Amino acid sequence: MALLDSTKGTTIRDYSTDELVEQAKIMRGYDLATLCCAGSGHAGGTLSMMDIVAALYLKVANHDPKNPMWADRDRIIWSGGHKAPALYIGLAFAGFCEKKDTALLRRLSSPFQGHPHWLKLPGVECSSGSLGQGLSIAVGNALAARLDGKDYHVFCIMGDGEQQEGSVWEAAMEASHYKLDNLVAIIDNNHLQIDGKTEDVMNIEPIAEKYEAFGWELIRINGHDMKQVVFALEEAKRRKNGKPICLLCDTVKGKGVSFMENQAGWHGKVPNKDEMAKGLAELGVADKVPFEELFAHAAAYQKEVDRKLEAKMPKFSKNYWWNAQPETMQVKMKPTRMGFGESLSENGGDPRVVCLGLDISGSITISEFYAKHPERKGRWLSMGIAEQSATAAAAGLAKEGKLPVFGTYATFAASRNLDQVRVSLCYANYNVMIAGAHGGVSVGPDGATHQALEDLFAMCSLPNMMVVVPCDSVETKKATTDLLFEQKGPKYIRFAREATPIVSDETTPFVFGKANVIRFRGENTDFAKAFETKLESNYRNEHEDLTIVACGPMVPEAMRAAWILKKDFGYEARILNIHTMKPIDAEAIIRAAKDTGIVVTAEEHQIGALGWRVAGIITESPEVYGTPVLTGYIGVKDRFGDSGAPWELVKEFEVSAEHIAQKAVELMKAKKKVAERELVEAK
Ligand SMILES: Cc1ncc(C[n+]2csc(CCOP(=O)(O)OP(=O)(O)O)c2C)c(N)n1
Repeated sequence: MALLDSTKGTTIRDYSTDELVEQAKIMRGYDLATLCCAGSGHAGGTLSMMDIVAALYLKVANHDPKNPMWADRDRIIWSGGHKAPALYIGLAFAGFCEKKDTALLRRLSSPFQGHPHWLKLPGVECSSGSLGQGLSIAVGNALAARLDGKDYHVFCIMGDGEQQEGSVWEAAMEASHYKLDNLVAIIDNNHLQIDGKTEDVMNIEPIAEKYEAFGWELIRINGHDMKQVVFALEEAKRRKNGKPICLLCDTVKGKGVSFMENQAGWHGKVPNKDEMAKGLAELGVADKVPFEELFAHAAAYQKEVDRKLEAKMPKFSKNYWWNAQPETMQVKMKPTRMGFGESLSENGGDPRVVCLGLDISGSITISEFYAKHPERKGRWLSMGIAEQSATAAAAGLAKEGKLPVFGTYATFAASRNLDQVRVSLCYANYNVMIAGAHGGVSVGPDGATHQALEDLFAMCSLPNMMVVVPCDSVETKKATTDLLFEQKGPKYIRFAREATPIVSDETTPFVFGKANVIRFRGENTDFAKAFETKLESNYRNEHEDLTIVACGPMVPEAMRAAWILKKDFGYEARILNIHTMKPIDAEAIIRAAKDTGIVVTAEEHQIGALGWRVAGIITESPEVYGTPVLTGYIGVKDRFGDSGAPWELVKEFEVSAEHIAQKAVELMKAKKKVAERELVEAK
C-alpha cells in the first residue's frame, strides 16, 4: 500500500525503489537547506534517517495527506524528536504540507517547531523531544488499535543512544507482554550520539539480542539500502505472530554528505551556506532544491515575526535595548554556563569530586572538569542518556562520601528524574549537586520541550534542597564553587545557554542565602559600572520608589529596567538579586516591601516560583502588617515555550526589562492613586 485517498480507497502514487532513492536524495537536500536557513538543528541524525523516512512516508505507511486524521491510517511516532526536520520533510514530500514551508523550521510560532508538536502541524502524530517516551506512546497507541478493532500499524522511530533511557525497556516489556504485533520499533543505529560513540558513552550492545530477549521479533537491515528498507518495513507489517517487531537499521550519521558522515560533531550542528552548497553538490541535487526560494520564504515569514514582536513591546522615550545606544551603557555578554565549567575546571582536583555525564557534556560545560586535566578522567562517569538512573547513582556515590555533580538540560535534570531527586537525594539528604543547564525560554529554537519553565517550582518545593539561580557567568562560577564545597546536601544550580550580560565581577559580594542590593547610580559607558552592588545586610534604606526582586538572567533585565525607570520617569528602584532561591533571604524581601511599598518580581520561568514565594513572605510577615504593598509579577504566563531566537523569546514571553518597567510604572500609578485617596479621606 502507499499514499492513499482515504475516501475513494485509491492509491495516490506508488513509488518504485529507484524513485524512492532519488526522492531520499532530494529530501536530504531539503534537510541541508532548511537546517542552514534555521541556523540551528540536527544534521547528523536527520540525514541518517532519510532513506527510512522516504520509504515509510512515500510508500509503506497507509496515510492520506488530505485527511491527516483518517482513523485507519498507520501511526508514525517520532520518539527522537530532535530529528523533526526529517519528519517535516517526510510529511511535505508525501503532500501533507507545502515543501517550501519546511523552511520555517525553528521560527517563532511556526508549525515547524524545533521538536515536533502535533497540535501545530497536521500529520505529526505526537509531541516529542524528551527522549525515551515515544515507545510508550506507541504501546498505548497499539493497545488502543486493538481495543478499537482496528488493523493499522504503529511505527516508532528511535535512536540507538536513546536506548539508554530505562523507560524504553519498560515499554519494550509491555509490548511483548501484550503481544503487540501491530507495533514496529525502528532504530536508527548510527553508533553515535552527542558525546561520541554510543559504545563509549554507554554501551547498548548486544542490542539485537536484548530486544529478542524481551520477546520481540528482530529484523536487521542496512538502513541505506532502499530495497532492504522497503522490504523490511512491508515484512514488518505482514508478520502477525504475536510479537512486536524491532527493525534494527544500521545507518551512518550524516549519510550522504562526506564531511558530516560519522562525525559526532555534526549531531547538533547545521551547515553554513558554503557547506550547504557543497552538500547539495555531493548529493547531486543542487538543481532540485530551490534553496533561494526557501530562504526568501523564511525571510518573509521572519519579517512578519519581527513586526509583530516590535508592536507588542512596551515603548519608552528611546531604545533601551542591550547595546542599542552607541556611546553609553555598553555591556559584554557571556553564557552563564561557562562559569559552571570554569569552576569545575578549577576545583575538580579535589579527589572527592566526581562528575556524571548525561550525553550533553560539552554544551553544558561539565566536560571542563576533565578537559585540561586528563588525570581526572577516572572520576568522569559517563552515564548515557539516563537521567533517572544517574540521579540515583549520584545518591550512591554521595552515600560513600563522594561529591557528585551531574547536569543536563534543566528540564531533564529536574523534571524527568523528579522522583529520584525527591526520594534518593532529598529525603536521604545526600550531598549531590545538580546543574540545571539551558534553563528558561532563552534556550531558544529547540522549543517548548527543551525550555525548563517549571523546574524551579519542583526544586524549591523539595525539603532539604538548596536552589541557586545566578545572574551571570561570574556569579555562576562563584555559586558553583560555594555549593560544591561549602553547602552540604542536595543542591540545584540553574543557568542559561544563551550569552547574557555580565553584570558582576570578582569584587561583587556573593554570600549563599543572602541577597544583594543593586542600585542604578547614573549612566556610564560600561553598563555594569552604572550600578552599585552591596550585600543587602550592609545596605541603608534610600527610600526608593519601588523594589524589583529578580533572579538569574532577569537580574540584568531588572537593572536595565531600573535605568529606564530613572531616565524616563525619575523613579528610583531597589533591585534585589535573589541568587539563592532556597533558602531565600526573607529579611531582605520584608525590608524592601516595607521601605518601598511596591515589589515587582522578575523570573524567566512560569510566574510563581519566585513571585508567589516573595508574595507569601510579604503577606505572612507581621512586620509588614498594616503597610500597603503592591505586588506585580513578571514571568511566563502559564503557557509552554516556543521555538525562536533567544532574544525574540524574551520579548514574546514578556520577560524583558521593558515589561518590568511597564509593570513598575503601572504600580506606581496605583500607589499614587491610593495616596491621593488617603489624602481626600483624611480631609
Ligand atoms: C530525556 C532527554 N535527555 C537528553 C536529551 C538531549 N539529546 C537530544 S539528542 C541526544 C542524543 C541522541 O542520540 P541518538 O538517540 O543516538 O540519536 P542520533 O544520534 O541518531 O541523533 C540527546 C542526549 C533529550 N532530548 N531528551
